[in-house]
Amino acid sequence: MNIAIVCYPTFGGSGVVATELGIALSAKGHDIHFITYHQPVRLEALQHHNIHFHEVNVPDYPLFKYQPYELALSSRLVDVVKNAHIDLLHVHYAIPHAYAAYMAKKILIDEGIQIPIVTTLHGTDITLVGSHPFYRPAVTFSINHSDRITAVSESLRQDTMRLFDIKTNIEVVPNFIDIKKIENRGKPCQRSLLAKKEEKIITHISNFRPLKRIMDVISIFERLSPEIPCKLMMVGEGPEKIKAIEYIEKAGLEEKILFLGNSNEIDKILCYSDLFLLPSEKESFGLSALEAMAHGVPVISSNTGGLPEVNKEGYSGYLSGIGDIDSMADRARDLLLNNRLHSQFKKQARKQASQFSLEKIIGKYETIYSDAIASVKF
Ligand code: GMT
Repeated sequence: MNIAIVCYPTFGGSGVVATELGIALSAKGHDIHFITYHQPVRLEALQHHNIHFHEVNVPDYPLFKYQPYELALSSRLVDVVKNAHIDLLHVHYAIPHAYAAYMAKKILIDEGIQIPIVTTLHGTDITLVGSHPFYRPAVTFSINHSDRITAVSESLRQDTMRLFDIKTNIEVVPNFIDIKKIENRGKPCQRSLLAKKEEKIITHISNFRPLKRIMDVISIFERLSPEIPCKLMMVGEGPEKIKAIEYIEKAGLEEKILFLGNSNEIDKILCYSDLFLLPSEKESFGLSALEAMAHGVPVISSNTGGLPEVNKEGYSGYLSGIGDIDSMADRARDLLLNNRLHSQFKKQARKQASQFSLEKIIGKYETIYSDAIASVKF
């Protein structure tokens, strides 16, 4: 198939999933066309001959307070569908991608071309932004007018049904991880670069937005560090970082808490991590928790949204109520102080992650694509 993928090309989970999906589909022989405003971060120098990148440009015009990105995207979609003979548009994140795709579809019908749209809902496009009254009518419309809709967890499917007036079926296609790539990594973990042998390494990865509750991450660490030699790796960038750094400096924890910024080397960091913390307020899936588990890192998370579908209580890690720092710290301590329990959870985390292996999920998307293409042809 000749598939166009529209996504945010940034470090966010939706962009990562879209990029990994495109790479995996290209490896299966499909032609993949990424259409975004810059090259997706995980797409290393267009490593496959059947992956193409089409940039969306939005020229600045002084009359506009807000530049019309949706318009530029719709026009680019029309061009790419025609010139590259695209069979299907797969848009990740409803806003504004599903809306722009619908517009492109209508323009193309005028030119005698039928193009099916698959929309994948990722979380904040529904729970945080999309359901705001400013956006809800347009988001509802574009979801209802997609040919197929998928959500990354059952929890997100239910949220979408509750928050919008949805008239069509939403299929759950969970996020996935390329376990084989992790197993075949080859390079040894360079743990000694960051911590002493006896120190445990605790990791958090996110975009440091308020809903990630990074001050909870730091509070959990503060409860552990007097009793357990440990270091905290904070990976990512975002609005709460400054507040966190100010706090850490006041608390004298600069030596123990390292900020590593946005990283393309998540694999390297996770391979030497002993524990992963994700105490989010909202999380439709929690891709970073899955990535941690696939590296054999047990996860201490909140029990919100889709997290209980990913992190299994008492198996791959533990789940506590949002903001219940004491319980999260207690459970982290239990794991870090008991080597036998820790190795058991490491194995179980890997096993749980294998439920979301690339091989199990990719076929689901291929079936959805074939059905969507068939439905517009007949
Ligand atoms: O978590 C974020 O803030 C980024 C956001 C995104 O849109 O990239 O992540 C969402 O999509 C990910 C991939 O499907 C999910 O793993 C995250 O749980 C989801 N975030 C939220 O629901 C808050």
